[in-house]
Amino acid sequence: MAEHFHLNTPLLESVGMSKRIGSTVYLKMENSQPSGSFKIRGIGHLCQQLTTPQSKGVVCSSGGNAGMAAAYVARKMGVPATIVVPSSSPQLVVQRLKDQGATVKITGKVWDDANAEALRLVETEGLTYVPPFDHPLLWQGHASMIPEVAASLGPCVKPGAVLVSVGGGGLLCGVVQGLKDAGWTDVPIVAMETEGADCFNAAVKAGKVVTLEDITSEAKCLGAKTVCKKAFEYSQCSEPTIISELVTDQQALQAVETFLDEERVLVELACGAALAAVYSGLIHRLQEEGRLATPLGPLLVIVCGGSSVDMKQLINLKHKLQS
Ligand code: PLV
Repeated sequence: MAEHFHLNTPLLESVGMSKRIGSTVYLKMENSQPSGSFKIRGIGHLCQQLTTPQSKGVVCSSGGNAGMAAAYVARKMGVPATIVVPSSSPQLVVQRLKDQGATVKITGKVWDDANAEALRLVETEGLTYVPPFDHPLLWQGHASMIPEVAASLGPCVKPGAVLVSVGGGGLLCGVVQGLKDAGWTDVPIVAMETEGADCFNAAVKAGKVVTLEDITSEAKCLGAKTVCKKAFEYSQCSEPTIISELVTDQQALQAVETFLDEERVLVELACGAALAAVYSGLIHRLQEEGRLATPLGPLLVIVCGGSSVDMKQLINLKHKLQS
């Protein structure tokens, strides 16, 4: 079996973004992973630890991308995959999951409903549960992106801040762990969500983990109603500092379009939430407020990627968000 399923992704300098914020911006191109997002790191690692060739199969509840990673890994391991997605996941994701050889089940309105069904299948069918964001093995797998960045930057360069999107908080936990492993705990993290898929921000504001009533954002892959406990706990620690911020769906979409124009890479809205921190001027505002340093060291942007997008979907979203 392969040592691991993910790739060492390129670290690219973005001239357009660097010009905007007045510091060097590095893009960690997780969009170029097999299955289209960073999720393969954690899910590949988890499946290697928990799945045996004798397994009856894996079941993953997902907004789309965790499912894509689980389907890919299961195919490579030669075990069946069942992916449970909510009805809010676009048809193109369902098709892409099927193309990966997975059985797709559509249950409920949001990810939390799909997850309840996945957990039921674990009980009734004896499948191995692959959680999309809440598991130490996922965080350990995601953390592997930070030593790659360190190796690409060389020993003399350290990021001034890291920019990530937050759904259920798995990516955030992985980045925190990676920064700790690298001895970079003084590097702040800017944790981005869209309004209406803001369970981390809501928890930070409330001072405790809370459950959103509904997901009203179009960034469905950020749409967990409750953030994982570990992400909240990290937000309460002094190091690394985690700055939780929101953008609108429109800002995230605008960021997806600008990124496509300038970097020639198409990512989904969930990723656009992070990119929007640069394009909407949020990084500048955080500097003005003294929450990020001025001048800022190199900004590391985790381009988390995502498969829930194509030109048709992008145009649909544009119509929906303009009206
Ligand atoms: N998406 C999860 C959870 O959805 C999923 O099932 O695919 N960027 C992209 C492109 C993502 O797909 C996700 C998570 C994130 C960022 C956020 O990662 P997280 O959940 O680890 O914070 C409900």
